[in-house]
Amino acid sequence: MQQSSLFPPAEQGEIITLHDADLHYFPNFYSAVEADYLFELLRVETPWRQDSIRIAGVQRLQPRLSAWYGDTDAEYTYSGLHLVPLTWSFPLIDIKAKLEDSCATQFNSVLLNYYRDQQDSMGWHSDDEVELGPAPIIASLTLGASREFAFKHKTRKELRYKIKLGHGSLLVMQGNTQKYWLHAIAKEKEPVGARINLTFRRIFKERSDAK
Ligand SMILES: O=C(O)CCC(=O)C(=O)O
Repeated sequence: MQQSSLFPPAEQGEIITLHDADLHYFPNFYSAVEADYLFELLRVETPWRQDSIRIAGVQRLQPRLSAWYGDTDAEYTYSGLHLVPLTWSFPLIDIKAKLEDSCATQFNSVLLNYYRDQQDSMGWHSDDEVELGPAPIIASLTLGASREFAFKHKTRKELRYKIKLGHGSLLVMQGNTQKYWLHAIAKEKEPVGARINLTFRRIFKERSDAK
């Protein structure tokens, strides 16, 4: 089963033109006031944890805090870390409904990442685990400080792109984006405030459904 997104034309946001990718950016998905409220609510109420993952055979603490929510069977494994979902909270149910309306698709899970300051980061990766299906739709909501989100093509080394994701913004990555591109949030040299990012996803329960 393929996840299909059919943005209504008036709602496709700013289209980011990038070879082998399908990206839509909505700078003001939430107003500043709404985004302030959601940031503080999620910062205080989320049971943040610092998990360790395996990178090149070495077990390391992730340089950020995170939490995984979803439907009961939306389990997810990446870099040797197996995530069992927490039960949806009310703010997350509300955000999910707004996103599903805009993206014309359905999500059953969300990964929250909390970057406490400029030292927190996310290494190069793509969201291409088999349980996400061949063409995942990843809806990525940013609350708090702006951080640079970098892309690099998996095979064409000259293809790179960066976008500063602002407070209340939504970036939707779909189609072949995960197949051909890696993404990352690098550490920054200058002081940066806290940022929460939410990536809504659909986990296919039967791996065969995802083909
Ligand atoms: O914080 C971000 O914008 C990136 C999050 C991300 O790459 C992920 O959850 O896979």
